[in-house]
Amino acid sequence: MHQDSRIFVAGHRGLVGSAILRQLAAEGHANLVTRTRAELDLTDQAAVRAFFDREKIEHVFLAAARVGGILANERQGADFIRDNLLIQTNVIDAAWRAGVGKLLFLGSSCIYPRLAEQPMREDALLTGALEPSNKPYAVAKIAGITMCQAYRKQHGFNAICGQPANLYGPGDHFEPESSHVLPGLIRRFHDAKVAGAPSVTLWGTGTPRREFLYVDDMADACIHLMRHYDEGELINLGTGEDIAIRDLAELVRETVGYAGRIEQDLTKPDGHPRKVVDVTRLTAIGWRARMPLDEGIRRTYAWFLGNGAAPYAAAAE
Ligand code: GFB
Repeated sequence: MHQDSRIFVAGHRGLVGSAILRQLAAEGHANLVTRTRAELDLTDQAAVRAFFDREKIEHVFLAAARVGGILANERQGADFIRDNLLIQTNVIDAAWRAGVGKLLFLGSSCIYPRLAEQPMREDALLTGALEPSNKPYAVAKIAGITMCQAYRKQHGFNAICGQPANLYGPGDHFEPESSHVLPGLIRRFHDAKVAGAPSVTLWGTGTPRREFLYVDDMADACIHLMRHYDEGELINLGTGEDIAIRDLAELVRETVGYAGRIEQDLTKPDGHPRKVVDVTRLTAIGWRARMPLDEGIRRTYAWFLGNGAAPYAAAAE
């Protein structure tokens, strides 16, 4: 990837895509291509093919996906499997047809079996049953990985696959119901503080453990892979460290400055008992995460206050 390479960031308005775009621009890449959903519907095969035929793209960061937290995954499985299969199939195939030099596909740590040995190595893929709450999403992502590997084998297409841990940071979605745990808790602790509410509800038992990767670290890792990784084998993207959800809730509570109680809602799902990725392969190619979790949460809350808090509060009135 050169300074003047023609680079398409698919999903540039999302959490990951916007961070990749920021960093590429900061590093002096000027030939960046983006399309909003209104300009290019990635679920439309003909439109995606026409786009790639026209634009002479050299590198693709495929960060466009339908994503959401555990409840959104559980309730809207049809949307998650359909949209992700369509987007990734259209983009990977059209990119290969148009002669794109390299494509990075992003999976997720939820592709690994529910009871995979921890930390989860890349070769745990397809060795056991998936976690039911996000199976449609995981199956779509596994199809994308398999597609990249098959296109590499049959066509020599340089498609690589990164498997990120749970991501968070500025630019996330902070809805209380459909978002991931970290933005969901920021929203609920903040709203409870503003309203003077006596307690905040934590979903599930609080015992599941998760690994959180700050989005600017994620963007940096993706660009590192684009420059230095050309293998068909998947590669995990994470910190290698995890935290129990109830300890995470305490951290968020302290950051937000909320003094009330934390209660549990045991009707909500726990999901994977533990998800932390093995980063041996990532470390071996010279990359490691930098952002400590407490500092990352502080920055995310500061961004939320500046950008996300007001519109939701207004809508809720
Ligand atoms: O972030 P999260 O929705 O994703 O939930 P997953 C993580 C854990 O936090 C679960 C608990 O054990 C939840 O029960 N939790 C506690 C909460 N309070 C809350 C809350 O207010 N909101 C949310 N969302 N969770 C997703 C997958 O699984 O991970 C996706 O469904 C994707 O497919 C993503 O892979 C990275 O880690 O459980």
